[in-house]
Amino acid sequence: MSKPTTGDFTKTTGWMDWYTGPAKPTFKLPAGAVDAHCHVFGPGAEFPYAPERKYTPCDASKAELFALRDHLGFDKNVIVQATCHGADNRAMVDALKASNGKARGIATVKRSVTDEEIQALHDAGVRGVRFNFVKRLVDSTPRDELLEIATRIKKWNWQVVIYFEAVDLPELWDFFASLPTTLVVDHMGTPNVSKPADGPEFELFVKFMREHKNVWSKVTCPERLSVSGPAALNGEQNAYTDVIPFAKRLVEEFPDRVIWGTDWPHPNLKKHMPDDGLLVDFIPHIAPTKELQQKLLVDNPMRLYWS
Ligand code: 0GY
Repeated sequence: MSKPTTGDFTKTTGWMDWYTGPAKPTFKLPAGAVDAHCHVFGPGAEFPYAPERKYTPCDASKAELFALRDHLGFDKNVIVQATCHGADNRAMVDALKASNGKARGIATVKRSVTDEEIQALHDAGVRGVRFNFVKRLVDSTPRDELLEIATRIKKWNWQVVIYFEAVDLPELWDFFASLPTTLVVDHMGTPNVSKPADGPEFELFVKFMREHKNVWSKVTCPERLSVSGPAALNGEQNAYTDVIPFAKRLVEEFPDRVIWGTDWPHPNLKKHMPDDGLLVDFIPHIAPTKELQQKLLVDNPMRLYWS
């Protein structure tokens, strides 16, 4: 890890620098574990950020991502296109090509994308597109354009990754239900974890997964969702305890439709930047048995991205 600081607000980004020198996790990942949600940013000098972006990230290169992968004990990555790169997938594709087959990607495309361009993305290791409904991150794209893209990418057996806020699920439900591919939800549909995990808001998300067998969830981002925060800040024995009942519930009810990732380099976190080693130590709290861990970290992501 080359970056010198920990937890500083940088001049250019407005969010915290990612954590350098992460701990070696105590939890030993199973062989072949996949970090199924992470990003590369730039470097901006080589892969410029999108003019329409809502935030400017700090550079987070493929070499730094692969070093983190090895340090934590992961075998593979799924690199998700973030909004700061818009529909310019070059940085992500460059990382896939340098990964020796150890990374797959999720792209952002526009309606104007050609079949040849989709095929080239597929050949590089892309296995899906991301539709982002988080209003602070993107201007909205017409639903008919998204449906058209989803219908076209089905030919390559790609998935659609959806990122939305829990309060918007009722309005988005029918649209999501109309999409013809596997759907993978970012960060458990971003529940408000100060509400109960068996309360109406999260219950709706569970119902969504129950009623739609093509829907998977990333049980990711305790650091983003937590109100109680990490152990170092709140003195509790385990970090992010308020997120555990939400993630554990999904892992136990849908053991074959959940995946996990670091979300490195954690864009837009303004108060607390997680130590990625401690994030890995969170996993056994949400997937308490070896069997659940094997599915979450190896079998499920391999089925989704490498089969
Ligand atoms: C995340 C988080 C965020 C940003 C993006 O595409 C993006 O820009 O994903 C966020 O700010 O919530 O890693 O999903």
